[in-house]
Amino acid sequence: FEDEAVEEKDGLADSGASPLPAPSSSPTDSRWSDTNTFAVKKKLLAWYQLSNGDWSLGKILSSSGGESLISLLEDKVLRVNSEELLPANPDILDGVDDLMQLSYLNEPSVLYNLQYRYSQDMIYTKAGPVLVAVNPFKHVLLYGNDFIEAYRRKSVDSPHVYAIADTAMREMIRDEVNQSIIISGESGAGKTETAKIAMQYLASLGGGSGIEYEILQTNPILEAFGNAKTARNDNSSRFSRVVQCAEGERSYHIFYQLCAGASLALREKLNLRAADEYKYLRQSSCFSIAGVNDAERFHLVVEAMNVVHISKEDQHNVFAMLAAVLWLGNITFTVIDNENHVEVVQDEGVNTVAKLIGCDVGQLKLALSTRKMRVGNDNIVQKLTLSQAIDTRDALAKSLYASLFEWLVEQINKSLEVGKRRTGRSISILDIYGFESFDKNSFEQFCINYANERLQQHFNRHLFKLEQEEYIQDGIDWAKVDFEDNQDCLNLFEKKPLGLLSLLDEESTFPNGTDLTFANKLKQHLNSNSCFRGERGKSFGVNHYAGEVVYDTTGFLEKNRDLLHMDSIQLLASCKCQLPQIFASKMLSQSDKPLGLSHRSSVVDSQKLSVATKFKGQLFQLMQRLESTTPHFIRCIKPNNFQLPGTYEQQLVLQQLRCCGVLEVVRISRSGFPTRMSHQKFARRYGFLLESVSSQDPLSVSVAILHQFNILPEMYQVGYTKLFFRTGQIGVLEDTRNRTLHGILRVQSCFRGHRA
Ligand code: AD9
Ligand code: MG
Repeated sequence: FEDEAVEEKDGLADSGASPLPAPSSSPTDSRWSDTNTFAVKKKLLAWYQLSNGDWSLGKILSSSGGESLISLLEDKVLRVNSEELLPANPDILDGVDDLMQLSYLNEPSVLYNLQYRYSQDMIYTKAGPVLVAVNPFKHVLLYGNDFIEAYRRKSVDSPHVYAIADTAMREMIRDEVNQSIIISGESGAGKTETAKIAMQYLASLGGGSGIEYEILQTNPILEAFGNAKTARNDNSSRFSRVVQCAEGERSYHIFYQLCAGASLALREKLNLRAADEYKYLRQSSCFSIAGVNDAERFHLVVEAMNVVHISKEDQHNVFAMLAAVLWLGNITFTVIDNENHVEVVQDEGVNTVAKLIGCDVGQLKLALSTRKMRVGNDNIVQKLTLSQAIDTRDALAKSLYASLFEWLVEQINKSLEVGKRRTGRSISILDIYGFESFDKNSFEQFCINYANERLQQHFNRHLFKLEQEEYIQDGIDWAKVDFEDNQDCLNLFEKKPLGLLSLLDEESTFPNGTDLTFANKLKQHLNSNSCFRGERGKSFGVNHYAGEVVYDTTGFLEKNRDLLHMDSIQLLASCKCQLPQIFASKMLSQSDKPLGLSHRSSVVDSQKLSVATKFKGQLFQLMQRLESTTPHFIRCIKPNNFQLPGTYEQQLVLQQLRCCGVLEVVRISRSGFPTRMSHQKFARRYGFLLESVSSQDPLSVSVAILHQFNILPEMYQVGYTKLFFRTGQIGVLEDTRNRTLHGILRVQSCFRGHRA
């Protein structure tokens, strides 16, 4: 029936089928395994899953007794269990630019649609309110002034980051509400590039006052100090990799840029060497990135710093801190007794660090090899062992770098804001690591996934609100719309005193706490929680919105304790240079009451917040900021792990669609009354099925049809302008319509046959 496909194109979004159950190798979730109501019929297109997990499109040749004969590509014909088939969309829906337009929204259909578009360099697709961006790993002809102009004039409407940025701008002006563009996705998926593309669009809207250029110039600075080469991305936005770095990866770009690009005068002042003379940089045996000239980049960064008004003096201070971090890594220790206690080796390393941060060499040596403690009422000095001394040195290097980064961001913000705020309204762009689930998941994944759980809730609630608005506008009873929330999972993390974070902090303060006692405590207190699963040994599982993740608690306590000791902070406070002083006072103002007074009062001087607690605090600040904005969501997808163009791996994409909540959008949109049709259209499409016609009014005709076919009242809602249906309901009507049309056509063809 030709007309079917055409009608579907303009909005009949019924789906007989629901998303399929997840394959066992990936996060399984019963929410995807709704019953398959797809009636297998001859001639229909359907998806069949091959043994490698990929989906193949085929045409059903015949079907009986629970089995179907399906002809796949290359004329391969298979006899399969009908239940294994999923309905495919008609050709006419190939490559639609909003997934919601698909009649069937099952996983293979979504995958296919994205792939179809990707193969034609259409890397952007909408999934309802969300923009999906598939990384092209090559230059695509979608950017630049002509495109910006076209989106600004609204002469194109295909999905694009520009369109999202444009909407954000318009809504900011129209509603006088701050906006946010929330970009997520896994490492290498294209978040940072997407953020830059959005900034490029917004900057182009400015009146040319120069501030736009300054804002864009913050990118090279932030990338130099915040990005590094990793196994997954040559330009990965990272955190904390100053002191250790995996083979083949690099530390932050700026270190290599400084070593390669500094002038002779600067090299002398900072006692700077080549990158391979620094231990922190040498350990991964990777110094360069293919196609990147670090010396050139250094000059671009300096240029950008000039543009955003960072003074020459401040620039010099920044470079001195970088050199201090590098030289810290070269400081070594000698063991002085049989208890493994150490002294700092008096050499170029320690002398240079003292000079660069402006402290006394003796004080520096003490801070790195001893610890002042309070026992009862006495102050004592304890010598550090070799491993404690190394940890102390590395913790100082890390915190110097982290403080430097934070300070730099502050300077940039200050410099850009001075006298330049016109309306006080803003558009925030959030470039945030996505949900992660590896074979082995540690404290980092634990924090990242917790943050994503919060963002997902933000996302769900926003979507719910959008839906609710549409229902209210059409006067239907939205109390019947049942949205699933992930509050239970968030409670598992945040509940006090028996939540994951509280229990972690508690165990981190116990002198005898270990990763194993932590894991056991979780199992003891949380086993009855439906989002928690105790695993064997030191592991536990959490049921996240994107699937279950098993965490290995090895290293959790260590990573949660902030290693930077008071002695180091005091050392920085004593420095003659300006930056270390600023860093120290900031650290002191951030330190807080002891984590667990009763257990440590005998040992502790001043305690600092645990990493998890600080993370939670920052996350809450972020969420608070986002709550007051109108959000716009972009989900970036990495189509392959090789940074290669033109390569689309179905399983990899599918797993990300699940993790970044795109399939969740689909699910949420379907949990209310996802199929909508105007009364006019409904009356036109099904009116001819009515046994008796008493009115021409579309609304009356619609209601009469619903009654005649005994559609259960809880399955639909009648709005002012539209009918709203639960998933799959309209299929009943569609079947009847098809059968009736079939009958009519047969009669017609018989009739034609006679005439012939
Ligand atoms: V990480 O979590 O910071 O490791 P991101 O930020 O998601 O990661 P990034 O934006 O850095 O990834 O993109 C990785 C690479 O993909 C870039 O260096 C580009 O080479 C490539 N990319 C991403 N988006 C585009 C695009 N729209 N056009 C062309 C792109 N190339
Ligand atoms: Mg990034």
